[in-house]
Amino acid sequence: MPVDYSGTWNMLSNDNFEGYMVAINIDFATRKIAGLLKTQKVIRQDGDSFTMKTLSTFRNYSSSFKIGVEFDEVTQGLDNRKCKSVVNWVGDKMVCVQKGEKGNRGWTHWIEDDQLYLDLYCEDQVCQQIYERKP
Ligand code: YOG
Repeated sequence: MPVDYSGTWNMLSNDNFEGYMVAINIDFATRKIAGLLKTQKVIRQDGDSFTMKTLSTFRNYSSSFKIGVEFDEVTQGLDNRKCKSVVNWVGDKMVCVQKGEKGNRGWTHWIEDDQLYLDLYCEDQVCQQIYERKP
């Protein structure tokens, strides 16, 4: 039985976000703003169906998917690319592959000590974010 990711999570740390943003070609000015943000993840998990909202004072991003079912993702408000994305369980980790113009793109979520981890990767860059449950 997979873990439950549902909840509201507040960002604690954001390592190499800059490298990830450069890899997906975010311009300098936008990176300077985005680098200051403390984002919040709001996750709704209903069996193998998910909605993940990434919220900030600057922009929001939302995606909905079912485990194992490929979906068309447009990274609207981020780098605005089209991807064929699919999320799978690898044990209790959620592993997303975002197939598109950018190589080796995707993300992995897992929970450790009641903290939510996210590795965002693109090409040779990995950004690691850690979230705590909203008190
Ligand atoms: O999340 O795939 O949790 O959908 C990555 C931001 C900054 C906009 C967001 C707004 C990449 C300007 C998570 C930040 C930086 C900079 C809040 C994407 C891009 C542009 C939206 C993601 C998954 C996994 C769920």
